[in-house]
Amino acid sequence: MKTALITGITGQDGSYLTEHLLAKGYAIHGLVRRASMFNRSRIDHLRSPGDGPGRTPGSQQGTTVAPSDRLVLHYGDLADLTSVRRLLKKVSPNEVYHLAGQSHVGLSFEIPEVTCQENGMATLGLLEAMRDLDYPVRFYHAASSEMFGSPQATPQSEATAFNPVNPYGCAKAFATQLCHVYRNSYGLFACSGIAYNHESPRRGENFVTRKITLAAARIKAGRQAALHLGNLEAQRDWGYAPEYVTAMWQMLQTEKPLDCVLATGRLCSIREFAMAAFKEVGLELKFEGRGEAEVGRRTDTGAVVIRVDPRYYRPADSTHLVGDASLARQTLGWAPKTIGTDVARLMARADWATMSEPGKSQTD
Ligand code: G4F
Repeated sequence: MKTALITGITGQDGSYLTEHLLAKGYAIHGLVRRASMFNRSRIDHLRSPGDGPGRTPGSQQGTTVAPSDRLVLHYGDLADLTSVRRLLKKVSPNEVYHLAGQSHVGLSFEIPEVTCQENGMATLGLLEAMRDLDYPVRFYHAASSEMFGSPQATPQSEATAFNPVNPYGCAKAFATQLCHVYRNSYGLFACSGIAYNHESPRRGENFVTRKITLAAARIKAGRQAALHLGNLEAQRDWGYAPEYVTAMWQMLQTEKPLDCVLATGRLCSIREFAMAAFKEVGLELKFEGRGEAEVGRRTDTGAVVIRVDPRYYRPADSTHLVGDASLARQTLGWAPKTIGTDVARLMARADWATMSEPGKSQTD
């Protein structure tokens, strides 16, 4: 039985990756930070009944994986490397998936130091800890399209130069370069998945996709009046998170370590995403110019009005981030199937199903 250690196991990707690895027969150890509130709703359905407190009732949508005693959570913190080193020694993982870190790009302008600590320096600490292991370990680092920022080529591939435009992208570029150094200098099997936006019904509510699909369901249910969004013209290369975690695992099964762009190759604007999501729940959208519309008001035709709110503008927004995933296709046989507005429809359906199902929590 293979053993994996996952940092960031309670997040969207961590939860899908855990399902994927449990189905493949792995023993999984997850690193969790202590907090006053339990934040494990995305993985509670995978934990065996005896595995401690903090369980959230309800089950995750779309999962067929049963609870397992092959999943064990450990308290630790990437800011406390002694705890991480101790855990590595204790569980001796064959594979380490490093998904933890401050993942909100807009927020990285507000808390740049924490962002760089968590995404940059913590990765360096993990690399150092793995360098000292006396057996070979395979390491996946969650890199990001944000490293390309204002890209020097479109679409971007593994050969495109990094040109980040925010602290988050800088930290990811730093960590990715360090993975190269540890691979080339110490022979560590370190891979960076250069993932473009990948979404799901488990996405956090402060990312634009989930903010939109939750609003569509809530407005439809009469539980929300307003939706404020930032830059509607921004475009993203959106895929579906469960498909991306498959590629993460595949990257650690190759003969030689490699970096791979994980992307759909298609752009979709926030406006298009919102229109598809609202249409899926039977609502028509009307966009009005900045400041002109009354938020959430239904027009004479019954359409919902979206208001552009400058509070959600970023000091700089990445542009033309669209990936060329040819290498992933050739080496892993990986190809995303759920793309752009497909993702919007799937997420809106899931949020509406949750909203209209009595007794079901919205975080289930
Ligand atoms: O949903 P977002 O916050 O995602 P963003 O910034 O693209 O970052 C995500 O994808 C990256 C690539 O995989 C990851 F590295 C990163 O960790 C994260 O998962 O924003 C998407 C776009 C931006 O252009 C933003 O300006 O949506 C625009 N936007 C417009 N209105 C908004 C809003 N973003 C947010 N969060 N909230 C808004 O109201």
